[in-house]
Amino acid sequence: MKWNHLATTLLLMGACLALVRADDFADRRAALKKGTYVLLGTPEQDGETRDGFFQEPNFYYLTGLRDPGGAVMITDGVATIYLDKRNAKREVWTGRKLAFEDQPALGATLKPMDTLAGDLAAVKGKVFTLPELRPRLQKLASGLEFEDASPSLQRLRMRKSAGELAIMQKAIDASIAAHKASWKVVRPGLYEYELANAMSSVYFSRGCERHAYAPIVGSGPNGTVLHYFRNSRRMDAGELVLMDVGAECSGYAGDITRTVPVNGKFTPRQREIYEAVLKAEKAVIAAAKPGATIKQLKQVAIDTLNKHRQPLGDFMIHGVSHHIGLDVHDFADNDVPLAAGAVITVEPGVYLPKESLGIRIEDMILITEQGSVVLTADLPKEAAEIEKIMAQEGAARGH
Ligand SMILES: [Mn+2]
Repeated sequence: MKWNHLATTLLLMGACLALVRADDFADRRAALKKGTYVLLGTPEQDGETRDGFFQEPNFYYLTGLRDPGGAVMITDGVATIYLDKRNAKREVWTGRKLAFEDQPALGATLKPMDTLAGDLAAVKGKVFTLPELRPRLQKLASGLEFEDASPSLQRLRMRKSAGELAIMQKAIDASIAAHKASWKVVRPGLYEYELANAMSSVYFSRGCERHAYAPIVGSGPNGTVLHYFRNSRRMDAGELVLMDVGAECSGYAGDITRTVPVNGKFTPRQREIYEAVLKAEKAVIAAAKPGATIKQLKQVAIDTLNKHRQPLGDFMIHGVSHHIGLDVHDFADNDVPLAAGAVITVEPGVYLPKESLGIRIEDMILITEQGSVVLTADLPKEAAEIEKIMAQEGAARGH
């Protein structure tokens, strides 16, 4: 049985097999609270030409299934997984998919998809599911009584397993390598999209399958735009460039931001604000521990920024932390105090549009029993260290 699990995991996870415990998915299903849970996989649709197929993360989290379609029903921890039968006509277009006929060992009872409606109609009591799945379930069986599965799923997903942490480190390492690569090529005259390309090509060449989010490469005034996405501007000497760029590897997101001088050297004013943001970032990391809330962490950042001779707290216009995992803004309840096993970002920023000055520094940390560990520690963030690396390894910047 174990070996069958392992073979299935191999099939599902590809290169990341060694990082996933074969029974992780069954353990998660067993950890759900009592009751009947039903989740559906994202169906394969025409017109996925822009971004490709993306499996619903909660469905993946409970089943390990990355192929389109499918469903899972879990009653008091015992699971039935429903798979579509082979559709040879469609496979001509989009390739072979895991099908009911394959009889994969998923640690659950396996049934064809067309038996789900009958099983749903026979459920006694409420059906826990995600709000967006209700219309599809209602079509399968009328008169169902629903309850939101989100709190249970969030509770589980907020605590990362050893296997998840190992995969996340892969996404983090690829994202770190991307940032380091950017420091080598950034120079006046380069376009933001060229920098974005230099970064994403690093993680794609490592086998990461997509961006965790559209890369944000904002130079000069664009650094003050939080979700800047055009990446179309030519960078100039004397400006900063803010890079909020992360890879998605084996389904898990990296999310890292660094802000560096285009010509390799901070101006005194840029350095002053940079140090203030860095101080706030370190204060938040020091305060991050079990029992702390994300709201409290934001206050720590604001309080630290306000201690600057020019109070800067009002210029941090966004939150300072979010959970991260299968989603970059992971499925989580931000009001629940942090607990060991949580992975969150720490990302204070200061934005001064009048000065075309935007600085954000973002790391990812793991909450531990004692406090926290910085998972992105291999990427320097001290201003002097960044300047030194850019001077040693950087492109000819003409200064
Ligand atoms: Mn972030």
